[in-house]
Amino acid sequence: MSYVDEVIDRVVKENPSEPEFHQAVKEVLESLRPVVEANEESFRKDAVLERIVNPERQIKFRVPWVDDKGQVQVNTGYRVQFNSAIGPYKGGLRLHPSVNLGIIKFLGFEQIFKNSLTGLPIGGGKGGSDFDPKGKSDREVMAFCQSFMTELSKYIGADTDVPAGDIGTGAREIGYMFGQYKRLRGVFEGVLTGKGLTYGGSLARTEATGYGLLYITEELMKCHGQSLEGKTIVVSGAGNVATYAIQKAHQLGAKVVTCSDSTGWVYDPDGIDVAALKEIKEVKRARLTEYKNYRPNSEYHEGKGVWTVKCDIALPCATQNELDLDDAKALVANGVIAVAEGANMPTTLEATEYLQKNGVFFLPGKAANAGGVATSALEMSQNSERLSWSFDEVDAKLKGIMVGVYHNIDEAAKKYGFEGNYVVGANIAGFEKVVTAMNAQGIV
Ligand code: NDP
Ligand code: 2IT
Repeated sequence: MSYVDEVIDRVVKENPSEPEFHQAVKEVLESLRPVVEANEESFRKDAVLERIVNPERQIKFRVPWVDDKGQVQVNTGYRVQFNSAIGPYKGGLRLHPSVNLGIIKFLGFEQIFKNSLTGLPIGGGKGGSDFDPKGKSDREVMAFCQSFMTELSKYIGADTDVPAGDIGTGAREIGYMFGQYKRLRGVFEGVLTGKGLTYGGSLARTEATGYGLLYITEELMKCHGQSLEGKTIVVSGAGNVATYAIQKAHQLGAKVVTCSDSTGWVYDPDGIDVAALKEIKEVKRARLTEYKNYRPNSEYHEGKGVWTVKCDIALPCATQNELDLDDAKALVANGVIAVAEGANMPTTLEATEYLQKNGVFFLPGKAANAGGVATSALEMSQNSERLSWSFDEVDAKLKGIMVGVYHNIDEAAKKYGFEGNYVVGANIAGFEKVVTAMNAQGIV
């Protein structure tokens, strides 16, 4: 059996009930075949792949907090410190009822290669909890965040592990967590990114993932003799990534006609109104059913459906496995040119394969959504030098990084004979840097 197949088998056997982690490992290791086959003997001897698929450390803890009725609630917290070969662990905290160890491990695993692709010195990690911020009062969210950080603070620090936002963790949650860390540890340091602008946050971090997604998509189109001007785009999600992806798409001359949340989706033939979306989601924390009150010309549909809308470009920006084979078929039938992942692993393996086989340009999340974590690394730099850069300075750096990521993955794909396969390109380019760093540091 080949070394790759052996390690995939072991991962499945040793980590039962973690299907998302299996999926992420399979996608990466399958793409690495050409590199692994060229180095099979030495990789096997050094157990390179076993070391890549096993986290350096995984922490699981109890998070007790008191709700507004005086009832004690208990959630589970996680932090997976996956790989620190190229820098301190870096990656977000997801707060969603679906969170479990397998989901955090898939996200942490992806983060290793994504962070490597940014070209910045950040290792891979991820964390979170099965706590659901939806429907909770601000005081309840604060109580949870303080309890979560009371335990997490033992394992993180500006030079060891720097968490950030992800699903369910936005500016409010980061603020409460930062305050508790500072109180417990007595230091004001850049231990979290995505902080508020008054206490060490970076301009453009809020916008960075969505903006970065459009910068890399723009570069992809440009390199294929096309542009975003006049293109119709469908977006899923209505959170941080989706909102700023829509905003930048409009600035670049495209029209985004959909967005969605976990209960339904909106079709707005005139283009999604970002100001309305922000008010509904960021201020009122309400459902998308409200969108019609702002835009009478729009339609609201229950359930899932954005991928059935005719478009040139599709940007999944909600969650994992939200775009399956049937969705990919619908997109291809409607003539989609490109799919770029704003979310982490939103496209199933079968759907990805179908899109690629049908000539659709496909940018995987670890490249396409790397702008968020890249800008987090820029926030870390600003914190270290105790300075704040202007919006334009950060935005220009972000754009440069995303254009660089595109060319890095494009060239890696070409080098191994997979021109145009950005999944292979991203996995190989991300892996090569991590493995070089691991080898240089010995067996640790
Ligand atoms: P938010 O919490 O701001 O928004 C998430 C959006 O996705 C919401 O509209 C939410 O709907 C929807 N959603 C979440 N879970 C589900 C689900 N199970 N089914 C359907 N819809 C769902 O998160 P972000 O925008 O920050 O994150 C979105 C994706 O982007 C995630 O995959 C995240 O890992 C990834 N990402 C985020 C980065 C960042 O900087 N924030 C960076 C790189 C990647 P509802 O409100 O109804 O739950
Ligand atoms: O998935 C991701 O890259 C994030 N949620 C952002 C991580 C970060 O450290 O900014």
